[in-house]
Amino acid sequence: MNVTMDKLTSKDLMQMEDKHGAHNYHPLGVVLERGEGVHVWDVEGKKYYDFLSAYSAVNQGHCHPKIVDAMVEQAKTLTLTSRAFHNDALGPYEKFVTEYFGYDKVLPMNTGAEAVETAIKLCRKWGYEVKRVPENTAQIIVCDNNFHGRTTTIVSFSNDPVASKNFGPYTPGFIRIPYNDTAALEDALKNNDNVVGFLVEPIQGEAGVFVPDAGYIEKAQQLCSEAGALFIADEVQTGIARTGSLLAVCGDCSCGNTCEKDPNSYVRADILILGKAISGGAYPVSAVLADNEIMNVIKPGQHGSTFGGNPVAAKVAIAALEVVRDEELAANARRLGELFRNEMQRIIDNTDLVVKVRGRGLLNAIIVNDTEESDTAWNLCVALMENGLLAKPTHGNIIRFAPPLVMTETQLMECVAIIEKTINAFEK
Ligand code: IF1
Repeated sequence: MNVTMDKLTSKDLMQMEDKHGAHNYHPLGVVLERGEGVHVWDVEGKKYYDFLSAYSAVNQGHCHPKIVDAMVEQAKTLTLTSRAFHNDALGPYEKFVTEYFGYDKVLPMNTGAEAVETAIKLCRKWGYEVKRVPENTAQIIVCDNNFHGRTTTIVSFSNDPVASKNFGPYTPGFIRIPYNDTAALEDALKNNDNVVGFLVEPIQGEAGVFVPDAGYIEKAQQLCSEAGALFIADEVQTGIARTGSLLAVCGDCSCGNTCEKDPNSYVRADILILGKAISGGAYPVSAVLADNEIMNVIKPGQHGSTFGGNPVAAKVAIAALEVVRDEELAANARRLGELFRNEMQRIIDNTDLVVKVRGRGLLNAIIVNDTEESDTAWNLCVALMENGLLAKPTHGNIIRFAPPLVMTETQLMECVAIIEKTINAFEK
């Protein structure tokens, strides 16, 4: 511990975490103390471009003044009442968020995993009470390489041993099929009246930004609807403009589910799960959206949370969603995403170190030319950090690039230059 200076160094702070905190993470060796827009600063004052955005929570940029103001104002007035009483921020938020995404009702929670749990409970209850599946037999289809959070039920249907091993016994009631495989989905739905839903990420984030084939999501929704199973979209990571449309299930359309288009021409999930950027990363806010036929199966006392729907969350989420709309972040993500992938492709054409870029909007990944077990991607991220850009490997040799969506083209090109310089200087 540094005792000669009153300010703790990065090293001191990392040692403190190592000693007193559980070792459930392996962070890059940087300690951040401040953020503004697309930038963050470490405790020594070094400035970085943030290319993770807290796993796509900070889409609106760090410390967006409109979001911070909404939070501070509400924090000075009323923070928490519990749902035992009403509060004057919840109703307006519920009206706002359901109109914004085009659903009858919202169920407010705090974290992404809680919202996924909520969706699972809602889907099962709908299965028993509306679809009339025999009690305790409901099944939900999920995909290989899914990531939906960390609860015991959610890790029960993960096939990642790191996330699930030795956390059993596992919750039953899930069928896992390959992602991006409509034939497998059709098969799993066929002759199985106990299937109540299909839970899917429109783009798989943790799996390495795996974008399914065009038409996969549309076809999956159609198969679910034909089979009388709910189509449940986990847009915790892909939602709120990240992929160049308000929701990833909207594909090329940037208006979310509220547009005037023929409802058969775009995908609308029966249950929509949102988290992360619904608050701009300022506060834990998540939401489950559905229409009355589904949401009304939940009655008083059957589900809830002390913090869900609290007034600070409500005000923060309204501000964060207004920023997305006012600053046209979906369009910006789409435009800069195309530019970014083109630039990465140009770099890839001139190096052996990186073999592929993929993604949609500003959710992208590059694939490093080495084995899954190699530490090349990690070392490349360390070199990027030294050059002023923060990104993190996912699954060995893949690096996710997800900057805040408030980035300008000039800033993006500066980042491309950092990445190019780092790759060119890198020795495997
Ligand atoms: C961690 C990844 C991102 C999610 C989807 C639900 C949740 C998440 C599609 C749960 C959370 C995070 C959590 C974070 C790492 C992470 C992640 F690397 F695993 F894939 F974002 F890129 N559905 N994703 O992606 O939300 O309960 O965390 O609020 O450290 O576990 P949460």
